[in-house]
Amino acid sequence: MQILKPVYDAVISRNPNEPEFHQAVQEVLESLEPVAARHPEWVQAGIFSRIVEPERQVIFRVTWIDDKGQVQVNRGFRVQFNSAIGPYKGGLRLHPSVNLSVIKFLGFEQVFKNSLTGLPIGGGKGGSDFNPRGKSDGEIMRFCQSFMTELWRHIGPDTDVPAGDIGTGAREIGYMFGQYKRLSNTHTGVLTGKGLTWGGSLVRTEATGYGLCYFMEEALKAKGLSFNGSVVSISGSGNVAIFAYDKATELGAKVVTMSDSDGYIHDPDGIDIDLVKEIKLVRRGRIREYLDKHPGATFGDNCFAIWQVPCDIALPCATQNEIDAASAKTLVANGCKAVGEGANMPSTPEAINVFLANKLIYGPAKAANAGGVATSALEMSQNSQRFGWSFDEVDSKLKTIMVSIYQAASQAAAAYGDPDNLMLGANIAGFEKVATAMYQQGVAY
Ligand code: NDP
Ligand code: 2IT
Repeated sequence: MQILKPVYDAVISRNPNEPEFHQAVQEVLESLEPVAARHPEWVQAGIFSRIVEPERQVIFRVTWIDDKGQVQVNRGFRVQFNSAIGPYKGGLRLHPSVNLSVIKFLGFEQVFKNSLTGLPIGGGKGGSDFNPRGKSDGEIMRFCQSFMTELWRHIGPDTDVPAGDIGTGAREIGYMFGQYKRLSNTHTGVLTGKGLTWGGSLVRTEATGYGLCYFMEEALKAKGLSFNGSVVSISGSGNVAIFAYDKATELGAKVVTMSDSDGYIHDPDGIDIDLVKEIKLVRRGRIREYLDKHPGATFGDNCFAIWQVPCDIALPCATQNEIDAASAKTLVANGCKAVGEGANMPSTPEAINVFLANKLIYGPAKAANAGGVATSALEMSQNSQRFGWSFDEVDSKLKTIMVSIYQAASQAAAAYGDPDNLMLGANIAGFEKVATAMYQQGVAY
């Protein structure tokens, strides 16, 4: 980094103790160095310094009462990162590891991801350090209501439209929507991932996992490869992982691993997805329970060791930094040809270097997992129309969007002299649209 080094240094000094945010910014700024060289007017207008600073950050106390009558206190966040191309848009993460650094890295990534979808959505992210694990439905509802009691004054269908992420699924969106409606006395598309009878879109549940496979199928096709006949390793067993399984399998792959935060299962015969859905979606249980019905499968309690299972295609769909350099080298040594990121920032910078140096097809998160938020934007369109589209209509729009994201990333990579580097291409293509909008809007933020 040369031109953009002062921007990066300012981020480090202004935001100490935010390692995940630093990591996300560094990757993007390194990719944008040649863009800064070509666009001195953007440097002059401070676009690079502005894009790394959120427009607004809200941090608030969330107080709720547990089933024993004990008062509990959590911390809530909403980081409204960039509204140049549309209302802030991005999920809400409920996980004990949530802090400002995590929410800012996610919000920053979301700005470029949302731009890549081609739809009019800005970037934001939120959540809380609340741990949903082991909580009763009543506790989840009281937490969600308290969270929304503060959040509602900062969001709105034309301002900021939150959605799901880790720990926030259909149940939590329902409780939050109910509270928003009660406080605002409006029934609007203020959240996405809603239930199908009250404004939700068909395909939103499946969208991130399906979109990941549509994107990767296109990237594989460009190299004469395909999911068909391949062995796939998926991490995670939540929303993204489960529907990535379904689509990869439909495209002819055999998926042999899945995981949760306790460890991973390996079933060489192919994972029994109905059982995983029963354990994780219906019973909210643990992935190791899979072995009760499939004693031939194995369980390992080291999440990193999932990448030691030989595969042709790896789809990390759990959380950030789940593939380190050692895991990346193991994947390469075992013949893995492609990595598609369902999770946000699942590969460390060192792991990404291993993939690029060894010419793997590397589908970076902000491009490969954009199908979820793209379908959220389609949900917003349907809400505005007060109309709903069929499953096939939404699914075909999703597919078209994922193919066009692949093309945008691939063309930008070629235009900047590194045609196979989809990370470079995604960062540049996502940035250019936002930068143009910011430039045209003057020094508005
Ligand atoms: P879910 O809450 O549905 O599932 C998360 C899965 O990841 C669970 O299996 C969970 O295990 C596991 N996991 C979570 N944290 C960790 C951890 N620290 N170490 C190991 N495993 C962990 O979330 P999603 O499937 O929605 O999200 C998964 C990833 O995809 C996240 O990175 C998210 O940001 C990203 N994403 C999600 C989108 C969406 O539409 N939902 C869109 C785009 C990206 P356990 O059950 O033990 O907690
Ligand atoms: O990381 C993501 O893109 C999401 N969690 C989905 C966000 C959304 O607004 O649908």
